[in-house]
Amino acid sequence: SQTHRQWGVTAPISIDSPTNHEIKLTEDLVKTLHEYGLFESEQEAQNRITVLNKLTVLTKSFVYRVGILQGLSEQDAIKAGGKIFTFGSYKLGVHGTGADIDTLCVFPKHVEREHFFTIMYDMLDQLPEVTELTAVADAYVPVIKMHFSGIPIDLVCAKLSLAVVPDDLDLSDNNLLLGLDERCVRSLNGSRVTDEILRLVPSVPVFRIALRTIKLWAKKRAIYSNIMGFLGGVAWAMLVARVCQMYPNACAASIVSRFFRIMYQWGWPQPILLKPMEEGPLPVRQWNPKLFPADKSHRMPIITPAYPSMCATHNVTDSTRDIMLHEFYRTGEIADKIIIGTGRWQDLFQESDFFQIYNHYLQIVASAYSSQIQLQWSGLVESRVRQFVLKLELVDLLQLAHPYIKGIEKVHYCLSETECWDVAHGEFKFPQRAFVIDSKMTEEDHIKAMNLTDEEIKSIRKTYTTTFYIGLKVEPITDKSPGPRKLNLIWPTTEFIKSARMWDKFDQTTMGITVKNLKGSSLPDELGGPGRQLKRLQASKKA
Ligand code: 3AT
Ligand code: MN
Ligand code: MN
Repeated sequence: SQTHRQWGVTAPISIDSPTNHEIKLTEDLVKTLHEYGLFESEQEAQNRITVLNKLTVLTKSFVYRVGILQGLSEQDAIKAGGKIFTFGSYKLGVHGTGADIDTLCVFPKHVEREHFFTIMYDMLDQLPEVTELTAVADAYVPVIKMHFSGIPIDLVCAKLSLAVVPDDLDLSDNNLLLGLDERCVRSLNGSRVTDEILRLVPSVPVFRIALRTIKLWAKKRAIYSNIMGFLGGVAWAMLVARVCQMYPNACAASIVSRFFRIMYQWGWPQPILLKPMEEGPLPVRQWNPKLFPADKSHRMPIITPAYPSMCATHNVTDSTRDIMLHEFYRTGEIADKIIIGTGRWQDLFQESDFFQIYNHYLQIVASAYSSQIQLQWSGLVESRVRQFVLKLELVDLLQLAHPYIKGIEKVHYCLSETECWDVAHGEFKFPQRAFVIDSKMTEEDHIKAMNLTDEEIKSIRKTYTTTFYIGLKVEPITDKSPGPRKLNLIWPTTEFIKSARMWDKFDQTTMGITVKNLKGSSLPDELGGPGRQLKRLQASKKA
């Protein structure tokens, strides 16, 4: 069945239906995605549904309890309802094995947010299925995090101005937002944006396969991270949705193959919109580069489709935009080959060679003496890396500052004060007693692997580090700027360290931060794995 209506803000580029060749390519693509283990088992899917049903029951019983506490009659307390909605990758239908379920808990006006973080929290705490329960009530979007029957859940909440939250409540009405707390508006919008995206694509199944492909590609190419200045899940979803609108009858293989060139040639900073922006009832500012200078500075604006519309990509810097444009260009060529049959879908998913391509890197080490402190501290440092990149972009002769999308987390088993001090200052002198943190090895495994004496085991003091990398590309030598060249990174580096240490919870007796300039050849071996080691071996043979 063909679709002829206009999807999005322009007429479609082509309304052609797929050819047999394109259908075959799509089948190959789906097969390839399966080989990468992207789809969960039937059992896991069932488990998710069971968990969501339990959360629905729990939400209603939470609303009821608070109603009784507030003096409602038994009948009114029951009638008050309560409902959950999902958003994020689960709602979009593109979640992988082990992904979280982003869930929004909506309650009526007699229930307060504080009740959610006390009463609902306690109710969850009572359940044997719930583990790793934590509440972050003071976040930008307050959230309860947990594992429910082993499935990670992010639970956000919104209090509506309604006396009753019925089972058939629809969140698309903008007037629902009137009179709400800002945090509730933000929580509701996670769900409203996801719903709109799904409503604005011509074919949800086609969109899903294409988005799964683009997400896997972006992760492999190390450009999937909102916090580091690339794009996050919602922004990638909106880009794919926009291409789907341009080719309303195309199959996933054609959407994917056109995606890269369209995004490369897009007239950035012209925004990507999935529908015209709407006026609405709230006294809040929507994205508008004509009115707001901050909005005008967005380099790759991608605008959310639910009122109040916002830019999902305000974190993009000149460097990260250039890196993404380069990836679009590069992959466009690969996609062409796949379409004409001289390439395979696997070629799309080649790992990034970030740790091989630069001659110089900045290495940022955040450290702490306890894992709980490190969790917060490394998060704070991570959130400042982008500001560092912005300052590096101002340095003379520096063409590109390329942040790696994730920090490498390690635990170091130190045997003396001096060792702790060294580690905290970025000197990892005993690599045999440092382990990358993952779920594969337990503390016992670590201790066994180190072959320590009982005496040494007693003296262990653990230090936790998270290491971030920024690749530096210096302007090539030309007639205009002949060598030798010395980058002056002192100002941005000092400012970065200062800004991290200004954090109100910073404590210099338990936390550390260092920045070092490393040559590509002296990066730790574990980065880039065998490829890097092989390269180095070849280099040393030549020498
Ligand atoms: P995964 O499959 O979970 O990796 P996802 O797209 O579901 O992909 P998240 O669960 O991280 O990604 O995020 C889902 C949504 O939650 C996206 C956004 O609307 C909201 N969100 C995530 N992180 C934040 C944050 N730090 N602040 C505000 N909203 C956030
Ligand atoms: Mn998620
Ligand atoms: Mn989440």
